[in-house]
Amino acid sequence: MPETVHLASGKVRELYALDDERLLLVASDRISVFDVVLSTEIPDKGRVLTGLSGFWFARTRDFVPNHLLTIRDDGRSTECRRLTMLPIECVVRGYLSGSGWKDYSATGEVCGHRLPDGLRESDKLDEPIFTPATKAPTGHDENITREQAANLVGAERFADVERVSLELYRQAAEYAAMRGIIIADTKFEFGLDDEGAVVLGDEAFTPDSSRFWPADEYRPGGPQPSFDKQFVRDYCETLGWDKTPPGPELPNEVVTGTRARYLEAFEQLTGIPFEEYAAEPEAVLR
Ligand code: PZK
Repeated sequence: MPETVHLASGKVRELYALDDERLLLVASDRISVFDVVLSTEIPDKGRVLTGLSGFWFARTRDFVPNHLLTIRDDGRSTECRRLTMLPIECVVRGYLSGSGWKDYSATGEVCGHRLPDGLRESDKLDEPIFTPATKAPTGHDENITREQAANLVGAERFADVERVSLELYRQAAEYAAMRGIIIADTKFEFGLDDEGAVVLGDEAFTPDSSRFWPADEYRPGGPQPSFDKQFVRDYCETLGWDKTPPGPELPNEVVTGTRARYLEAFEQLTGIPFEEYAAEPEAVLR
């Protein structure tokens, strides 16, 4: 029985080495709000995110290869191909929100994309834009221009991940829109396999790597409610918490309401009852 070596901790996920070629990526039930991980867990959150990611990996694998090998029976652990990760975050924005809105408000540009005047927070962009960021080891990634990103990964590789990212976003956003969910933006991480081919890694189109908005509540001109975390944010706002660690514990009704939102996102997007996934996680791959 080989040792499973712990390699890294994300805010809510853990990464282990299985052998020279394979990693184990484990999604916990932890939740972060305003960038702080709370002490209260959301039961099944890790399984929901793992299932959603697997669903998208399966549906996009003919377009771009990905690192997923298998989803384990626990539904929260995935065995992945070990890659050499590229040093940029590949972000696609279809709507103006978060740091995209902040940068546009200050400069009229996002990552070197000059946008039309007069856009409001959460407005839909005429075309999705690729807005790369650097990987900051702790917390806040910094938006960079396409030129800076090309210098980090090479012009040819940059063109490749930009094209693939935009197409992945188009496919998923179109699919989600038909199911009542706006994917406002999303983040990918790519790596290279031992042949130098670009492979999609990390997680894909989960509520932790994307902004999901309920389409029926979309009102541009201000911030939008988050599909998954809005109960938690609203509860935190009632406390007058200063958003520095430690965060508050969550009451039961906030936990159950939030869990229901995650399950709803999973079922709405995959069309698979969560109980079916729990019984057989690889159901999302078919
Ligand atoms: C890798 N991370 C970030 C994610 C963490 C850390 N397939 C891969 N091959 C090699 N490295 C990585 C991956 C992936 N995915 C990803 N760091 C390295 C990360 C989740 C939890 F602790």
